[in-house]
Amino acid sequence: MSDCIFCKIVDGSIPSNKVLENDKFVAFHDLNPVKKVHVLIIPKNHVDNIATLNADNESYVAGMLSFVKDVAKELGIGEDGYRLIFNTGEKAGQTVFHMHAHLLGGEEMGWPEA
Ligand code: DGP
Repeated sequence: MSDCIFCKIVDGSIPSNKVLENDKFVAFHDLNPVKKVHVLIIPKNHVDNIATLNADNESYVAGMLSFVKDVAKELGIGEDGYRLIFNTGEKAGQTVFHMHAHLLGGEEMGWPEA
């Protein structure tokens, strides 16, 4: 999508601090980290969010969780514990409508968060 910030990160027209990339996914540091480690993981092909997954686009996100595992390992928090969040829809706080997982970690996190 031409006006999507994360599509522009995928095509390199907006710079990002990348952690890991393969043919289907990219992981890069969030611009406004809320934890010591805050990395975004996105499919390269555009999908708005989990709610818009369907038979035509679900292949874009197949393998995403395995990639998350590799990213956590790359960041050195693979054994440490981490949290994965998919804000889905405006009411849940989604601001960028290109599906992404927030990978949070590198510090102690309570649940539920205060
Ligand atoms: P969400 O609220 O779940 O849609 O999260 C969007 C996240 O994207 C938010 O934590 C800030 C981050 N973000 C927005 N624009 C950019 C950008 O241009 N570069 C990077 N690295 N992160 C961005």
